[in-house]
Amino acid sequence: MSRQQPVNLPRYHRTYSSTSVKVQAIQVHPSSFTKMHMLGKGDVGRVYLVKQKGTNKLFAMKVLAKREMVKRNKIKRALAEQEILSTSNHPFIVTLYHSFQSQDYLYFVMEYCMGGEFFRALQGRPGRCLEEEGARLYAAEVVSALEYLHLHGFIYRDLKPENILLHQSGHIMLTDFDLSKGCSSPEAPGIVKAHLPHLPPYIDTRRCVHNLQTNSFVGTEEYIAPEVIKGRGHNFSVDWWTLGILIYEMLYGTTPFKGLNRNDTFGRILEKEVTFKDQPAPYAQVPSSSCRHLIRKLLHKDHNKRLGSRAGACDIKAHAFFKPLNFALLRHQVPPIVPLMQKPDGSDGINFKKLAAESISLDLEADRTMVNVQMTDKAKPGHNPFAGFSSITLQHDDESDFSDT
Ligand code: ISQ
Repeated sequence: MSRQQPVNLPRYHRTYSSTSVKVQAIQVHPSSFTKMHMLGKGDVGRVYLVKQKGTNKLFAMKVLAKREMVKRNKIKRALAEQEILSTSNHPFIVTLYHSFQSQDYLYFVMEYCMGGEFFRALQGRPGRCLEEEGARLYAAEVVSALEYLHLHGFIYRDLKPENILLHQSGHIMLTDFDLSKGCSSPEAPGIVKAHLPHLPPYIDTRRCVHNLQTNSFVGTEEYIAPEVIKGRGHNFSVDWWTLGILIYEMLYGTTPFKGLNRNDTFGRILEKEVTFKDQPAPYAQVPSSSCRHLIRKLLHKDHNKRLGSRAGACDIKAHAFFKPLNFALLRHQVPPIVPLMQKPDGSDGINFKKLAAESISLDLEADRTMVNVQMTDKAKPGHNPFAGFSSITLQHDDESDFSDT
């Protein structure tokens, strides 16, 4: 039996492997949830661990303040994030369950990844790093997620351990967790889609470069690709560069071009070739030749010659480093990091940084001014800038259950 689509709903349809997602009219509102802890914060919003009333299911709720977004020019970024999350259905990309807006806020209700930031998990490892086998599995999961994004026309651009979360199983989840940083330009979203369907995505980086040169950039400079520093535009190969940096960081607990200050780091990114010493103790050995070869190919300064620039993820998946893995079975591998839990559902949030209590606390109970924008608002002059943010519930066939009952 098919369900009639309500008139103003976007018709995103997601299918991936055995699961499918149905888009429905919004079925919740802010007061459907009870706030538990704050998991993260940025300049335009917060992420909270929330519990859904009635079901007791846990979710991560990202709440963005409209006024701040307007002030900081971050509207496009939120709309792009909604588009990618609501059209993605991938085991290593965080799942969106609901998105809606009130008069003052935008809300994203997402799967709760109780393992916290991959970055923090890595810090807690001996030597702050992983053995090559563990790095291989996480690198493969990232390749799989990036391949999916690229095939859908998106460039992730902001790959770094802070934007990767750990699911309770220990597998990774990509998210744009870092609300305050993300892109070097407030106007351009972290994830960018091609404007024309027959052209690969390509980004004009002049604004990003302006921010780099004027010191208004606040991101992780150690992950920036040479073509971004040079400001001659970049394409999806930028994600393969950041993958190279990430693999290196997983193995060494530090990045390959880290300098004494930002300018020094940029100089090294542009000029220096990656070198390989022994991994820190307890592993204390040089990575295998296939691993070193892959990292060198990913960190090719010329993005047109970089591994992945020809056939995308296929180039990378076919590299000898990944030979021991079957990409179709990644979810069935045992991950090297299994998150600690005090409570069985992770509701204590022990894998997240302890954040100071807020001076002005968001009251979910009081936010009753739900806005359901009409698609026709977009056409009006001086239209509502949040008109493109749809209020939807996404029904996933393979719902993972984090309820604490
Ligand atoms: C899921 N779980 C924990 C934290 C999160 C932050 C942002 C997006 C999703 C999340």
